[in-house]
Amino acid sequence: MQSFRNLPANVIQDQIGDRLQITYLTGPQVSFTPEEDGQDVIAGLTAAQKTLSPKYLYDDRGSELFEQICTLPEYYPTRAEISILSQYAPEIVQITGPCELIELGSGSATKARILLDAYQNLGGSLRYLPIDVSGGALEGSARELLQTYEQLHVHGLVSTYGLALANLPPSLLPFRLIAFLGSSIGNMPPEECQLLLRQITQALEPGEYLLLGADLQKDRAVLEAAYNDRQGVTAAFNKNSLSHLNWRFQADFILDQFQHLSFYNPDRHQIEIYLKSLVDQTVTLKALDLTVKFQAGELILSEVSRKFDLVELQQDLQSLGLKPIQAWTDGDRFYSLLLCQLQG
Ligand code: AVJ
Repeated sequence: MQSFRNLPANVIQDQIGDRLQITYLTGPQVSFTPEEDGQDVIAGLTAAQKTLSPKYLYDDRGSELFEQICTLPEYYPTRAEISILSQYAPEIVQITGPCELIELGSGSATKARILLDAYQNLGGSLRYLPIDVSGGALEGSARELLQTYEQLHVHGLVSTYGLALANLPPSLLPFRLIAFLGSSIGNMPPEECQLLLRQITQALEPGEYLLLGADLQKDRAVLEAAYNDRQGVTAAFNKNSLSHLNWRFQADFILDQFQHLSFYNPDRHQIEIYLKSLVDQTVTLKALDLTVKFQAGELILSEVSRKFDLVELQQDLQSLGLKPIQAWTDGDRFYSLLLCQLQG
């Protein structure tokens, strides 16, 4: 396997056996060159409200911690989504018929398996197109899937979502379903969210589907517990973004001098996650030639997690041409899975 970092060309194809193909789409947003990497950190840490892109939560350690978060008693979204998917996957595939499954942010492909099982029961060919910025994770999970599903073909795209949606390989099945799960949509500010949904409508043909996972508005105590777990895994996850900056940009953040802070902002219907500086301090990010001062009590915004109103969300989707066909929720109505169809 070639290294992603040293690729001269824009598109690299990697054919691995006859059932796995990986395409690397490079572009400005997936660049890891030192010149471009970190510009967002400089912008974010020099802004009046210091901010870090949530992508810094996800280095290898961060991804591990997130997997752990998903199993916490307080963190209901993953469990709720998996229970809805498991219960309704047969119904979903009944509605869509045989479909190519395209997944934005595939991770370990746990949820894809539930859908692939249901599509397998329908009969016919099985095609899965995972899209993820992490080539290593994508290839690893693809190889595991090929062992479970003997008829499956996987074509992975190592790419940001926008670039991948604009460059999907030709469809080999009559219809496609784009799955965007985990309420990752909640991480995006409204404008970015609109843009992604538009890119989805441009990638789909009329009649094709979007399956969207969205966390719903609910009692504040439930939300705040989910982002302030008792074992401190979410705190470790949040603070790990500073370790990430330490190794990636030769920075000298002292993790003990920052504290995890998260609460629900009811006006904006979102959980806001911050790192609070406990003392007056100066941090240097050598690789970025950046020195940043923090006052005791000052906050860095590290992530936002929006919570949706199901009716409003359905209206927004409808107005983009994505007609909600069906919305499923869990027993507590904490979480929703929406199946939408692109109108002609
Ligand atoms: C992966 C963005 C859906 O917002 O719930 C979990 C990330 N952050 N705990 C979320 C997260 C803190 C998660 N998403």
